[in-house]
Amino acid sequence: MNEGLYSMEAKDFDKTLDFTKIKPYGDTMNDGKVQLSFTLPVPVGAEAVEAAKQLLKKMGLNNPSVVFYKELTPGFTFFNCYGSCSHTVDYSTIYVPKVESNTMDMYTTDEYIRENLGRKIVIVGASTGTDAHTVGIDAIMNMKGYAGHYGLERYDMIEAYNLGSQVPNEEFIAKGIELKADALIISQTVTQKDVHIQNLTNFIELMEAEGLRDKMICCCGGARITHELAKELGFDAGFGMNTYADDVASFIVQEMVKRGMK
Ligand code: B12
Repeated sequence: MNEGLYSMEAKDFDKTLDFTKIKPYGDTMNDGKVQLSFTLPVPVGAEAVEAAKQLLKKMGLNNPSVVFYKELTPGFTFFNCYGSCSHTVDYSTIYVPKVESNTMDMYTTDEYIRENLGRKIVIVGASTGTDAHTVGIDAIMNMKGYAGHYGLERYDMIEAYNLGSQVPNEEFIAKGIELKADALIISQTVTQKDVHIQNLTNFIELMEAEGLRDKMICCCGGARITHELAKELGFDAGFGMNTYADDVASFIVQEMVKRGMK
């Protein structure tokens, strides 16, 4: 087991913690306590509460308790519940592929670009396909940024173009060509019916058909995007929740240097 991963963690004060069998922590180690909420398509009442409890047991939650329920609309009941999870996972064997770059702040990235690339770089971004969500791509690109991290528009050495949402992939790529983009970045929020997979796959296919795939760095991001998925779909990197402009900017510039893109 990689002990370094767990320095000054719960194991330092609780000797019953076993990283090969971890379960949720509520009040005491290994109590397995979880909170969850869901809606059942049944009328509000005692039978609804019993149905929720039976479901919790089938999910592997012992001592299920419904602590709040409310009719949403006739025929639908919403629940807040607690239970003790009976399952465990082996944390010591977990491996998650991650973007391999050092995240630098805006000033360091600008300096890195000046020193290593010697020119402004162009990044074009959008929420493409049918996806109407703009908050994610805005968080990455807008001047003011997000959660204390300036967006790409604020960088001295980056020309950032935010095309907004519901941009067809064809139009997005055409704009990338027109602006001589070094990198194209896509935000995807809706994942219902795997619409993001179809859209991201379509984007990569179009890039390949245009012979552009190796000429521009392609990244995608969104709450349900992982680096592993992005790589599988043919992207250079994927960024999930809690990622900021710093992460994608750092990756793009380091990747450009690695590939000798000047
Ligand atoms: C705001 C919102 C809306 C607004 C959007 C307004 C706008 N201008 O964007 C409106 C009301 C329009 C809307 C509409 C819809 N929405 Co909506 N919406 C949300 C909500 C409440 C917040 C999303 C958000 O803004 N998050 C904040 C941003 C900052 O977070 P983020 O996108 O994850 O971005 C961060 C990272 O993921 C990352 N990131 C994101 N993109 C990128 C890109 C790159 C390149 C990089 C590096 C990083 C990166 O960086 C960001 C900062 O850390 C969520 C629920 C929730 N609480 O999350 C539902 C939610 C996303 N919506 C949902 C749905 C289903 C819809 C609709 C389809 C509903 C409908 N049936 O009409 C429509 C969309 C229609 C369409 N064609 O797309 C579902 C998606 C479910 C799914 N798994 O697909 C959610 C999860 C709600 C739910 N629980 O059901 N929505």
